[in-house]
Order: sequence, then C-alpha cells, then structure tokens
Amino acid sequence: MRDAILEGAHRVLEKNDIGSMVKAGPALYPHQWSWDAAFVSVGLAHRSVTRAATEWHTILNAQWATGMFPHIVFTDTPGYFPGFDVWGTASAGARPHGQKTSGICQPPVHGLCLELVQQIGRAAGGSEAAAAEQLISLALPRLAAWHDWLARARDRTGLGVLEIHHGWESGMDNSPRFDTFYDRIEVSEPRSLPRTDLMIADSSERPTDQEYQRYLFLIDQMRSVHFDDDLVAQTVSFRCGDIFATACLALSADAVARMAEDAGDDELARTERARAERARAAVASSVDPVTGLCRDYDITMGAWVDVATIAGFSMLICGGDERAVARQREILLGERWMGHPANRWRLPGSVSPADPAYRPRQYWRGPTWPIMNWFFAHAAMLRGDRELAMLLRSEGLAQLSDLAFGEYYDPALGDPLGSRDQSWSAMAAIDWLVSDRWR
Ligand code: 2M8
Repeated sequence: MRDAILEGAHRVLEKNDIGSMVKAGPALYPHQWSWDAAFVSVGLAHRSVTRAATEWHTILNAQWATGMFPHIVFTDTPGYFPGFDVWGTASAGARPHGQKTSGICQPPVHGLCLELVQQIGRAAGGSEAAAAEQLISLALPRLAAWHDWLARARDRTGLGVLEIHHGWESGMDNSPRFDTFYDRIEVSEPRSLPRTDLMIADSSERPTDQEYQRYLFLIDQMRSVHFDDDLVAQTVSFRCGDIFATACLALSADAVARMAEDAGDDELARTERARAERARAAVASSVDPVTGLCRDYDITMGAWVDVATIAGFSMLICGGDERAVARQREILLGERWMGHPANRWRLPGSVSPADPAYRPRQYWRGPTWPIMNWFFAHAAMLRGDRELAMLLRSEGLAQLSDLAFGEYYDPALGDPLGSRDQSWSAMAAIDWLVSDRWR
C-alpha cells in the first residue's frame, strides 16, 4: 500500500503542476494559494528542491510592497469565483506590477515550511543542497518583511493576537469560529453569484450563498479603500484576532530565527525569537480556564469568542505552557474529538462530532482535513510528542489509502469530499512516507 499511496501522491502533484506553480486543486482551485503553496513546497522538495524553489519564486514574486503574501496568485485559467477582476486589486498601490493577486493573506506557515525544504535539501546534498541554500538566502529577508508586516498591520490590539479581516484569511473559511462575526453583516444589495465551485463540488459540502454574499461584501469594503492597511482596519466589518494564525506565526518565527542564526544574521534571529515569544504568549493567554481550549478574539466587541473548533487546540501547534498543552492533548485524544465512537479514524475533525454545530460533510464545519492531520502531527513532533505525531501519521495515512487525496473527509463514513487530488493532501502523504522525521 505504501508504494501505491506514494506513487499516487506524486502523480497528483505532477498533474496539478503548471510549471510556475502547483494548482491547489485540479479544477476547484486552479491558482496558487499562499499556505497551500508553502505546504506543497515540502512535498515537491522530496522529489526536487529546484522545483520547490520555483514554487517559492512564485510566492515571493507576488509579495506586496507592504510585505504581505497575498492569499491567491492567479493564473489566467478561468473558472474560479471570485477571480482577479472581482478582487479589484488592480487599484491597490502595494500590489507588485504584473502580478494578479487577491488582496488578503492566509496563515503564516511559510517560515516553518521553508525550513523543511532546507532540511530536505541538506540531507540530499550536492546540487539539491546548493539549490536550498540559494533559496534560503533569497527568501529569508522576504519572510522577515512578511512577519514585519504582520506585526505592523495585523497586531493592533496590544494582545499579540494576529488580526484577520475575512474568514478566508484564516484558511478555515466557514468554520463556526466566525459565525458571530458574519451574523453581524447585513448585505443590503445581494450580488449575483457565479458559484463556479458548485459546478465541481456538491453544494452540501460547500459554504452557502448567504455566506458567499458576506464574503463578497467584505471584499467590496476592502476594495473601496484600495486595500490600504490602515483604511481597511478602520473600514472593514470583520475584525477577528485569529488564534490559530497566531500559533502558526510562533512556529514560523522560530523557524526563521533558526535559519537566520544558521546564516549568521543574529539580529534577525533575535527579532524573530522575540516575535515567536510574543505570539506564543498570546496563544496561551487565550486559553479558556473552563474548557481548556484557545479562543479567537472579537476585536469589535472586545471579547474572547467561545466556540470549540480544531483551532481551539492551538497550544498543540505552538507549544508553551506545559499544563495547558497537556490538557489540550487529553481533550483532543478524548471521546469528544479523536476518540469519538462515530469516527472512522482516530483523527480530529474541524468541529467535534459531539457538538451541535457539527456538520460532517460541510467544509470547515466538521470534516477531517488531511492537511490539518499532517500539521498537528508535525507540530507534535517538534514539541517532542512522538506518540501523538505517529498516531496522527498512521491514521492519516489510513485515511489517504483510498488514493482519492480528498480535500476533506466525512469523519464517520470516511468518504472523500470537496476536491479530489488536492495538492496539500498529496503533500501530507509524501512527507509522512518519505521524510526521516517519521522514522
Ligand atoms: C479554501 O478556500 C478558498 C478561498 O480562499 C475557497 O473556498 O474558494 C480553504 O480551504 C483554504 O484554506 C485553502 O487555502 C483554499 C485552497 O485549497 O481553499
């Protein structure tokens, strides 16, 4: 089975590869998404660090003058809504000339993924190692600029929690995390919605039209101020302190600090270490003493948001206070989450099957996401929790043995949902099967 999964996973990346980028999904997502691309570069590096570097060049070339990595870099392939024209970033002064991008960002997993590419290159040696070193020297200052931008534009509350302005910036688009934020948005003039996604995926597995109306409303607000950071923060109706993105930043800043130290840039290493500490402290301060889970922050209302989703386990991503980590681990392995009797595999869903909000087939409202399984496994390994890491790996590989490389899966029935041959699901399989970290 191992060989079949590995072969199938490499085939997915080859099939989705259009030269300058690997499409996030073959039909549903015909462009480069920011955090998908960072993850996917790890899978690519296992075959060719040079090809992984090309993926990074596409990410880096699209970086805005402000330092932001935009969430989508568009190809000319039609068939994705909302496309480049809907975004209206043509009028955004910070967008690099000639690059078609969206105007928002995604979770900062870039540093942690780049470090894995470096490790893969070094282990391979020869020209692969040289390609990795060349990439690192090009990318390090750009990652520093990206983190500087997050600190400047997205850390405005004083809490150290990264602020997002759209559910799409979280990567967990329609998660119940954001229901109270979206419920406050009244769309007075609904737009026509050419939902290209529904031509490919089952509508019951995707966000609703009402949700899309609100997604577009927020884009319009940002577009009206030409995606200027300060004006967006004053204008936009959605201001959420995203705890999961903050945990991602802690891991990425750690990784950038290590790469900087290795490159002899002590000043950058110091800056990034302080950044990681600030992010980690913010994640720890979000823990609800009653539930033990991390919480997002509602910036408009000035309150923590108590909704239990996979993002609540952010301490298991970034580590920190040992008691809080141990408690989250116990809850995650317990019968409301991975150990729920209805689960086909011992894997965490996006929402607990025991929660009334649980929808087993609807996108970020219940399904299990292979990329999340990989990410939690990787983070557990970094924290030295080999037992959890290896459990997530073996259950995650069992899930992917259907060779569908689903974007997400029904936790109980186990069938693949959304897009098939999703690039980041293939990447998870490749890394689990090939990397020495998992031996
Ligand atoms: C999903 O998001 C896009 C919008 O950005 C969509 O639904 O059209 C999310 O799962 C996101 O996390 C992911 O990066 C993207 C591409 O895989 O798809």
